[in-house]
Amino acid sequence: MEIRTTCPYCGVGCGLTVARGGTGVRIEGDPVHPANFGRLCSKGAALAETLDLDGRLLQAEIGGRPSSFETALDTVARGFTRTLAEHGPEALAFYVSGQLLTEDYYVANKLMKGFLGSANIDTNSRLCMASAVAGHKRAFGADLVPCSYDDVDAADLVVLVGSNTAWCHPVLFQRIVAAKAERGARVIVIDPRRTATCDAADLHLPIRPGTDVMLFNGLLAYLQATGAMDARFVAAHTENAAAALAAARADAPSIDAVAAGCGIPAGAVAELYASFAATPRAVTLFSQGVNQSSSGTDKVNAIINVHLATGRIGRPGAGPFSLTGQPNAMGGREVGGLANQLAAHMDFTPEATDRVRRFWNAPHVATRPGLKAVELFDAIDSGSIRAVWIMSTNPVVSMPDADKVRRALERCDLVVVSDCVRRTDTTECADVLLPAAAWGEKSGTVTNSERRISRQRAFLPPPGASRPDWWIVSRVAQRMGFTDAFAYRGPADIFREHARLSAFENGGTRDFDLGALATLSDLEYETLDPVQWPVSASPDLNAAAALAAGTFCTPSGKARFVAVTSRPPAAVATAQYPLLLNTGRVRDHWHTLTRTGLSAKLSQRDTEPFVQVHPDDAARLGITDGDLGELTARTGRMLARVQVTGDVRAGELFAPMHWNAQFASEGRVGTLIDAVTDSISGQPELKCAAVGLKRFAPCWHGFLASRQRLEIADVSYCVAAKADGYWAYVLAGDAVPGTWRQWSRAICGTDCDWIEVADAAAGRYRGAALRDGRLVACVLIGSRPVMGARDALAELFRGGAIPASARLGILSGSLGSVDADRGAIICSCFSVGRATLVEAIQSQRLTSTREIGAALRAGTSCGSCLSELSALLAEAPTSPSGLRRSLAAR
Ligand SMILES: Nc1nc2c(c(=O)[nH]1)N[C@H]1C(S)=C(S)[C@@H](COP(=O)(O)OP(=O)(O)OC[C@H]3O[C@@H](n4cnc5c(=O)[nH]c(N)nc54)[C@H](O)[C@@H]3O)O[C@H]1N2
Ligand SMILES: Nc1nc2c(c(=O)[nH]1)N[C@H]1C(S)=C(S)[C@@H](COP(=O)(O)OP(=O)(O)OC[C@H]3O[C@@H](n4cnc5c(=O)[nH]c(N)nc54)[C@H](O)[C@@H]3O)O[C@H]1N2
Ligand code: SF4
Ligand SMILES: [Mo]
Repeated sequence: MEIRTTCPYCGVGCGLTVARGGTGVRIEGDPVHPANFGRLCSKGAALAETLDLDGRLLQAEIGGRPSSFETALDTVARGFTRTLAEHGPEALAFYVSGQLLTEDYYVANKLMKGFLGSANIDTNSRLCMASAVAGHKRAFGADLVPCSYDDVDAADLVVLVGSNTAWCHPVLFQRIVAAKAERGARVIVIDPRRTATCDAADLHLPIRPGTDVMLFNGLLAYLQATGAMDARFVAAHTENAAAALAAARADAPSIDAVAAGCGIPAGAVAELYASFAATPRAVTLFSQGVNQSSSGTDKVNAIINVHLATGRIGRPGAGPFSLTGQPNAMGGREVGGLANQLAAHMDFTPEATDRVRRFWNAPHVATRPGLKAVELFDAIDSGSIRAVWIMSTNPVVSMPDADKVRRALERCDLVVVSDCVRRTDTTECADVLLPAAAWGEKSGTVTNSERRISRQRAFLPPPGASRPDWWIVSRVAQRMGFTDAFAYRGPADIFREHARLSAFENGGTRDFDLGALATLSDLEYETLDPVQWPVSASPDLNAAAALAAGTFCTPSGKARFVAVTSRPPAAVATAQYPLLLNTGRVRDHWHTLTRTGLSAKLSQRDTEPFVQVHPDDAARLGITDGDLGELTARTGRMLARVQVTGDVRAGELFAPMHWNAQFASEGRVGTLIDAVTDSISGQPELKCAAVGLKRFAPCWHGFLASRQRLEIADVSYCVAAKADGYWAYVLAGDAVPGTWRQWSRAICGTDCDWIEVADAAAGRYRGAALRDGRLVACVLIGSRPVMGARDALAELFRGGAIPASARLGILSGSLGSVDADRGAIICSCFSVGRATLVEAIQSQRLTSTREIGAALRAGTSCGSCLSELSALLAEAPTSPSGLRRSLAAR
């Protein structure tokens, strides 16, 4: 039977169909889901590979020992009750996640804010969406995203600010690319870094980090100076325009001033401004390059200001469009999961607290905002919060100043962690571990970037003792004495209550209204089709229509311009930390690798933590491509493989956020980042940290392939990656262990037969452990970086007893040098590497992505690599170059 559900990764919110049959689970794009119409990206396409139970948390644990679920729930309830009695509600905290379902989130928020009496529930969305939320509230009086994906399809100009859409919202990116191909839409990318998204750009502005406010202030001043404002809209539907214009003119007096401030050519600034001024159907999409900044909220308002000035909001093909990251970042905002919101888009006004108290029949409603993520972990560190429950997020990796977060958790009296995975950097700090059901095993709803609510439906039973998060939270609440308020039979009960609250005493005063869904029957909930809110019970209260008519949720009904002035990021380059580190995502990995790290397909493209360095900096520092780099900051240290590339600006670095202690010995980029926040939104500045970089020169390098996952300690650098039938380890060390023979046996097992050669003088060792002639592990050590030949190894691990030729291959070194077989993987779906592609493009004279697809299948499944295929075509000597424009003034 086919089940319709929703992808658990990004905020595009693609619909999926899941079919279970003899050969396992088949997951495909849902052809009728309005977010994707059947399309999927590489991560969605590889979901079936992440379903196995390897590494799952299947049983509750207390103090590292297995426990019954009942005992664990008792322990949590007792711990929270005792802390509440002894230290009051402010000593309690929940830290939750945009990867919870709306129903999970609603129950957690209700327990903390209605029954425990504190608002200390914050979420990883603080690291993600808080600035967008704050910007929306300042401008619209509510956290309203005034756009839909249809607007992207209909736009003539798509401006992407701080968004690597090609990799982070790939299916939406495909819609942008389609709009470009079919209708000639122009695409402009504003990002300090040249990203894969730039491959589709007509213009790329590699601005100095943090200068977005100046760029958009300049645009606002330009719109006024050139008479491109919509004076009628501004007069009728907005307020505070004069102040915003005055601030913009003062901040960005001329195009030349903007060019100098943003560090880009004046011609590029002028081109952006002229394009925007001339194109009524303009959508500005923005993401973490905007939000994760100490001026994030101002950046958001600077963007909204230019849309208000031109009336480009609430009209087809136009608007400022904040892209949500996580699958349910939007749902979390709806239930009120941020510490500074109460519930259902209501804040802590006396009327709202009273309303919510009556609705919940709650004994202890929180009456003021709680601590935001950074403050919350500081309070744990200082001991004023004594019991914390972390659900569905991995803060020891994803928070700034991540070592401090770990230390805080180690000090805390009671740390409860609900997760699906047994070993994460955060579960290692837990006193109580609660096994959560994972995607595929739990039911509920999620809301995507365009406010569309979709059902997530279970198609597998929860394994072991694991249970859905709403169930776990409800059971703890009931054990704390709140029996009736948490007596839910299932997610449908919770959803109806959530919808009722959104409509309760609303009467059109609050944008978030699900009144029409408040009376769904269980069957109607089960079969609910994707639906965009607001869906008020009374059609005349439809906020979408109000928006189209230019009415907003402010007291006056008018949208507000906000006067903003640019300021630089908090991080300042110093002699000790002279480089600015930018961080973000790679195409095939998700956050802290707990899911994508289980997929060999998704782990073949980026196998190690890396740092991108500009060629000038690399030359100055004596670092070459492929070296290891040691990054240092006031707060921590990281080791990463160096990529020398002109894609980053001189003086700036880029490193991914994904690696952590479960996969890399020193790969947590969060340890390098100071916990500086935006003073309005509380969102940390995760995109700009001052760091030092030097070459890390170990005395040996190694590569190890093993059928089993291994524990490898006492090496300077160790990175694990799932490969096809084995685990691959990239290694390096400062000190040579006694002998490689002993070392290899100690790690891979003493009960195997070994074939090996060692050349101590050359610092070389090659060995293979065999059992009944089958390969168990293979160790390759040298004085230069060694990379295993992954395809050949996969073949050996797959087969039976390995042939003599392969034994010889291992000993002669042909299984480990540079990964010669395919080059870096470009198409993950069909495992097609760069080398294969370049060879085929040249020898077969391929000139289009379609021809590549026909020849090699690359790019024909999820399409995530199409932009890179285009880039390879453009680089090929046979292609007319200069098609792509990048104004990188490097
Ligand atoms: N493959 C993949 N996709 C994902 C995720 C994932 O982990 N992996 N995570 C999801 C989540 S939760 C999120 S929030 C989204 C994030 O999606 P994005 O925001 O698109 O991704 P990031 O890579 O974090 O950052 C975007 C860009 O901001 C740029 N930037 C840095 N500083 C500045 C600046 O000062 N100004 C401007 N204009 N740009 C700047 C960076 O160079 C980077 O290219 O992705 C979602 N999708
Ligand atoms: N340096 C840097 N840091 C960043 C960012 C950045 O760009 N740069 N981006 C920030 C952003 S935007 C985000 S969103 C965060 C993301 O950071 P995190 O939320 O910390 O990362 P995840 O790996 O998604 O963690 C989710 C955890 O929940 C578990 N899990 C999955 N499903 C469920 C479930 O249904 N129930 C329960 N209980 N657990 C579940 C997973 O196993 C995993 O351990 O990182 C932030 N940190
Ligand atoms: S774009 Fe990819 S990761 Fe995002 S929801 Fe769609 S399939 Fe999932
Ligand atoms: Mo995010």
